[in-house]
Amino acid sequence: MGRLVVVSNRVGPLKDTGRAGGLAVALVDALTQTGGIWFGWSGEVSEEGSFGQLKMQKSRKVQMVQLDLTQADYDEYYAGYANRTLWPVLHYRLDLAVFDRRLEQGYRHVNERFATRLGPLIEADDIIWVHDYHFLTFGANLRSMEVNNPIAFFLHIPFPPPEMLAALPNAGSIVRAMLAYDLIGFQTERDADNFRRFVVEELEGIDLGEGRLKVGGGEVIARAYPIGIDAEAFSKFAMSPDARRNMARLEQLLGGRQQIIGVDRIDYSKGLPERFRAFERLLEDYPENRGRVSLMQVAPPSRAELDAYIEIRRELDEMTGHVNGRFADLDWTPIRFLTKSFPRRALAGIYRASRVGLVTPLRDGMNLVAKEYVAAQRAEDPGVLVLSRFAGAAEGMKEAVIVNPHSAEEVAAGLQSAITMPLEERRDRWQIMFDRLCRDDAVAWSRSIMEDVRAVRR
Ligand code: GDG
Repeated sequence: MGRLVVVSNRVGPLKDTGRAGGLAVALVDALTQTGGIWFGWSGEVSEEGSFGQLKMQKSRKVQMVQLDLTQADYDEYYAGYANRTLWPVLHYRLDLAVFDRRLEQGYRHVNERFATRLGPLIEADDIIWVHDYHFLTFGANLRSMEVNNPIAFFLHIPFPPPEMLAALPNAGSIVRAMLAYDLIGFQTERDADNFRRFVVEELEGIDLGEGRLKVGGGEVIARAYPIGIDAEAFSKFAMSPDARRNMARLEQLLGGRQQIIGVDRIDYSKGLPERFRAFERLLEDYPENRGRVSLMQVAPPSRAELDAYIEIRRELDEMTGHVNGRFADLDWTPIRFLTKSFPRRALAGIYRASRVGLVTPLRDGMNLVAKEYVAAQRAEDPGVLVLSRFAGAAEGMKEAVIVNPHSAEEVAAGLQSAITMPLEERRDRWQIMFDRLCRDDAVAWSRSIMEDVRAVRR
């Protein structure tokens, strides 16, 4: 079996630092099975940028290889086309997207230069696995360097319908470049279907069924491979001493009251202002919850350099002040908004101490918080997940309370049914979801993609 070469914007960590997510766990598992390379951006900006020396670090069978970016690369590729053009467009937010050909060119250049630097490290029987919206055109660059190895690609975020994607300048050329991959994986059936429709409607492709597409002379696989978490490990985290300590602190603070928990990076796709409004509506429409139920929102800051994110944070600070000013009492604060991050074990304890997990993105590839919340619950007395129908996770978690995040009334009603749900029903719903999470975990996810791409003959 050949080595695996993983390409993603950020690399590692290879060891459990307490902060690594399920994705890192899945990739490390895949990498340590065969040995290989993990290639990407170092997270640093320097004068030489990606022309500079490769930064190498080896841990057992895995070689991490990282490159810097120049300031111009960072502005055009990372902060520019990836995060100001692709991120909004792929999350159905044309209104927020910046269209500027300079950014697109910068993005294509960085993809090409990264491919040029990786090329010489590739061996004949390697399998290559490229991740996410930062590297849509990377595969085509590798192909033009005569790299003929099997290449898989996985998109972690949504893929919008062709009617919408067509608004992106040069969308056809970008998607055509993606067809250089042998296998293109998506989070949901809906995303995979949107992609196939684009290829058929805009690029004269033929849908052969079972996720196979024929375009020009070649064939590609475009299927859904919903990402999983390391459910068993996460459920053990929730019983670790760290988790217990945090649970105990919270439970003391709550004094028998119930808590709703939200955990999200600050991002407009996560629907945070809508969520705060829905919680306010809960207190208005179901006044029995006043003094009894609080919302804790954990929001580690992300991509702080983007204006849109500064604006959301300001809005959330204001809404917190408004709701707390309106409803707070001597011994009860309705919303606690924490803009900091916690170690994973502490987070698991916080989930476990919360009766409701509130996950209401306006659009999300999958949403791992939904899965982690379920994995962290006590089997004998589990909490309830209230989940947006627009999170990819909703496709495989029908036993959650599914809501439309744009409707404050509907989310409030969903919260009320979660808060009042009888123990037996909570257990039934939870057990089905937990068993499924353990079966379709992160390792199963990466193995099924690797199995399918290995079966491809070029
Ligand atoms: C993209 C897609 C898709 C959050 N706060 C803390 C913390 N986190 C961890 C969570 C979870 C991860 O961050 C967030 O994952 P999500 O899936 O919710 O969202 P994105 O970051 O937008 O990820 C998404 C995902 O890729 C995977 O394919 O599901 O749809 O947008 O693991 O636990 N971790 C720690 N402290 C925190 O305070 N340690």
